[in-house]
Amino acid sequence: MADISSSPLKHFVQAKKKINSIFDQLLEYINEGANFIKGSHQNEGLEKIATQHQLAEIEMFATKVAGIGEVLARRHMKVAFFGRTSNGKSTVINAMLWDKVLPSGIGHTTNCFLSVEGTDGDKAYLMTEDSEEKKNVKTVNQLAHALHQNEYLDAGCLVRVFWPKSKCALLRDDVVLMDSPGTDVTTELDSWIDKFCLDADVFVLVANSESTLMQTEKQFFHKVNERLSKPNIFILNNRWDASASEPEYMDEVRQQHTDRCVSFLVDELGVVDYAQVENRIFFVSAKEAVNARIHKAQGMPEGGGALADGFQARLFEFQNFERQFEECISQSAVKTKFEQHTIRAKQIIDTVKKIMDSINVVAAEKRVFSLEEREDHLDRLEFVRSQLTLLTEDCKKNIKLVTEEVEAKVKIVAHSK
Ligand SMILES: Nc1nc2c(ncn2[C@@H]2O[C@H](COP(=O)(O)OP(=O)(O)O)[C@@H](O)[C@H]2O)c(=O)[nH]1
Ligand SMILES: [Mg+2]
Repeated sequence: MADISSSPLKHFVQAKKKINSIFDQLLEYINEGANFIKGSHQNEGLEKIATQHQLAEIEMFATKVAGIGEVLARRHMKVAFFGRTSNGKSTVINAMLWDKVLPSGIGHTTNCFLSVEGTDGDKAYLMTEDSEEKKNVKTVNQLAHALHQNEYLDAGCLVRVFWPKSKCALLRDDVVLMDSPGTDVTTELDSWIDKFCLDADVFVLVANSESTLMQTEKQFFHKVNERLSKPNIFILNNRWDASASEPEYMDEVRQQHTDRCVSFLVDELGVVDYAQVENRIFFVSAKEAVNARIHKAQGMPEGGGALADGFQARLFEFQNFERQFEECISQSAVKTKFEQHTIRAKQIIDTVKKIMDSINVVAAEKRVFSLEEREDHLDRLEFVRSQLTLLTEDCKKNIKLVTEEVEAKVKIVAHSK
């Protein structure tokens, strides 16, 4: 339980473990039922207890439960990042991963989607949709290079980056992060949503605090909102370090951005209410955060020397965002990824129970019938036995009579001599 308070993500991880073990037990139970029926089919006396149809039905449920179990084992929490090119999406992901995993900056705009997920091995690799090959990537530069070499990669295709779980806590806890091309580079928002977003648990809009929310960014989330009911959306006003150069306007700018974000999330999209919206809007500097974390990992001071004003506050706000994000994604994922399957499993188990119940009823009837039959047989046996006794006595009597008769006759013969 202590783990849960340390990271809300554990809520999902533990729920997944639990639901997997429940599905294992279910499968065992159903297989036991199927084996029982098979056994009864091999025993002539029990032939009519369970039908072939019932066996087929139970075996089908076993296949279904095994299938759901496999799907559940592959379930993870997914967060998708959107926003205009250069707002800092890739940098935010790197900051959350505490490492420069994805290429960022000028020249590193890709028109494909990049997902980052954990691998148990200690080597990073990537996979494209068109092949099964695991391409090794040792460094970010190599990754960037691989992406550029593949310029023929279709716009809107997916490249999956597998990064060692040992290097990153988020990946260990089953989170998949999805980087997107800028919302400004496509007209195909609809197909993006269908392909990449329907199973996302959380969306992060990475906005640029140096400008206002763009129409294309808003448009995208309107479309997401049409397809999903109440998507979880966070807004990161990134590049907030820029505000340090104009401290006199900082509060005013922050208020202005906040008002616009609140009105977008609450009034326009209706995805959160006023009470919760403050946990969805953050002012951060992903660049500072990733640098600080890399320095820390190398045992150097966080700021690496020159720190802009407000650095600590921005870093703190980044951590705060992560906390809220973890809480939200794990709650949402447990619900969306497991609830339907739990309901389905319950239906299956109810049906299997009904089948086993009806077999039980037939078996009980058969038992009563057999007991009565046994009683009949015993009665008959008793009757035959008593008949046999009577018969034996009769025989004995007859033998005695005959013996006496013979004796008498022998005596008469003897006397007459
Ligand atoms: N000053 C500043 N620059 C940032 C920040 N975040 C990202 N950048 C820079 O902005 C550029 C674009 O970032 P990138 O992550 O590639 O943006 P993307 O196109 O949205 O993925 C890079 O040169 C980053 O170093 C930030 O918070 N502050
Ligand atoms: Mg990028």
